[in-house]
Amino acid sequence: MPANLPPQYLEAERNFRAAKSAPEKIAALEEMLAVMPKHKGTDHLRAELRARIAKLSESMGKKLATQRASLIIEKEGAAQVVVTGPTNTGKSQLVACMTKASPAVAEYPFTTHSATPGMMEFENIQVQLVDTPPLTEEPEWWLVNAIRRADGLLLVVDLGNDPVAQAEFVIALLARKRIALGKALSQEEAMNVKKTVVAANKTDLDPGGQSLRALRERYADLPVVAISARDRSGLEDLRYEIYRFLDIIRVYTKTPGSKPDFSNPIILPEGSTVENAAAAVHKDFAARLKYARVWGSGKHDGMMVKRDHVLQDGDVIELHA
Ligand SMILES: Nc1nc2c(ncn2[C@@H]2O[C@H](COP(=O)(O)OP(=O)(O)O)[C@@H](O)[C@H]2O)c(=O)[nH]1
Ligand SMILES: [Mg+2]
Repeated sequence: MPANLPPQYLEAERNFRAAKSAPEKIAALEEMLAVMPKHKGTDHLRAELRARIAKLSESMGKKLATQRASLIIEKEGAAQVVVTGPTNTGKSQLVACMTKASPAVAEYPFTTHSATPGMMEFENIQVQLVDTPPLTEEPEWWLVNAIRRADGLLLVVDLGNDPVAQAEFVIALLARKRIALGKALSQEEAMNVKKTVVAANKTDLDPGGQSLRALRERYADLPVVAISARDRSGLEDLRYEIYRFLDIIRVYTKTPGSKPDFSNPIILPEGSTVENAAAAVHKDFAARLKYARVWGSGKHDGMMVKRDHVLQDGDVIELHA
C-alpha cells in the first residue's frame, strides 16, 4: 500500500469495511478513489479499486442495481445544482418556489428524507435543482455522492439562526469528504471544488441586516444572495447568480439561409470551441466538421472560423461538414 494516503482515504476505507450493501460498498470505493492523490505511486491501487467497483457492480444483481441507480439523480437540463445546508433553513421551500417540484416543507427538522429534483427556468435554459435532506454530522453515503457529482451547489442558510456558524458547519463537514465550496475555501489541491452560491434565506428574520453583513464579510469570495423563500423575494437575483456561476454559454445553430432557433440553445462550458459545439450536436459531427460560420463573438457576422475557435454566450453558428 502506498504511503501518504490522506486520512480521508482511511476513513472511506473504514466506511467500506462497515458497508453492508453493495451500493454502499461501491460508494465507499468511489470515495477512496476520489480522495486518493493521483500520481505514479497510486496507479496500481487506483486500478485495483476500479476493478473492485466493476466486480461489485456486476455481482450486484438487478434489484440492488436498481436501488443504487435510484439513489443517483439523473442529470437534466443545463446543469445539476444540489441544494444543501443544515436542517430547517428553507431548502425545500426554496426548491418548491423556484421549480415545479413540491418537496415537503415543515416546521420541524428533518422533513426531507430523500432527494427531489425540479427544473428551474432562467431565460431560455433549464437548471436542475435537487432538494436534499439536511446535512448532519454523519451524512448518508448517497447524499455525499450526490454532492460530489453535482455541477454546483446552492448552500441555503437561515439568517435568523447564526448563518455564519451554519456555513462553517457545512464547510467543515464537506472538507472532511474532500469537497470544497469554491476555490478560496479549498484547503488542499486534492479537494473537489464545487462552484457554490449561498442563499441567505429568511431576510424577514434579519431586519437590520447584521447577519447578512456578517455572512458577506466572512465569505467574500462566494456570491451571497439575500432571499426570502416565504415572501418570494430575491429569487430573480438568485436565479441569475446560479446561472452566472455555472460558467456556461448558450450557442444557437442555424442552417444556411435560415434563421436560428433561439428557444433551443446548445449549452456548453465557458471556453468551448466550435468543435465542442459540433460534438454536442452529434458525436460524429465533430470529426467531419470542415469549418463554421459565426455570428456574434465580436467578429464580422458570418465569419468563417476553424474548429478551435472559442465561442461566446449568444453566438450563432452554422456548421459545415
Ligand atoms: N420566516 C421565514 N421562514 C421561512 C422562510 N423560508 C422558509 N421558512 C420556514 O422554514 C421552515 C423550514 O423550511 P423547509 O423548507 O422545510 O426547510 P429545510 O429543512 O431546509 O428543507 C418552514 O417552517 C418554512 O416555512 C422565510 O423566508 N422566512
Ligand atoms: Mg427539506
